[in-house]
Amino acid sequence: MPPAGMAGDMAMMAGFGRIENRCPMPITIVAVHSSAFADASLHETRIVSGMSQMRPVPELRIAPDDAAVLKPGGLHLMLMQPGAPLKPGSRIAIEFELKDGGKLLGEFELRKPAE
Ligand SMILES: [Cu+2]
Repeated sequence: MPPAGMAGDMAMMAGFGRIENRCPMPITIVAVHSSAFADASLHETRIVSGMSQMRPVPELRIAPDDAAVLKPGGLHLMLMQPGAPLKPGSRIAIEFELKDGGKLLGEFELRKPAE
């Protein structure tokens, strides 16, 4: 997985990046884990009646040779309650749990929120 970024304050962070599926089979992400956070999940931001709302994404399917793009205003990782203070530049391992029981590992770099 290519380098990706995170942004947010200390209690809650959002993760952005690209998840590529280079397998000949579709993959479905059903859960997200990180030892650095008490809670991690996939979220989607949508505009509903002019208001930006986030909702959990229980399953994210990625077709063969396709990629899911996590970006501000769209899909993102929601990371809650870091177990220890995190500084910009910290590397954070994220584990994606797949429907077939497999796992994908990704590494994210902590960045300051874009101004
Ligand atoms: Cu969110």
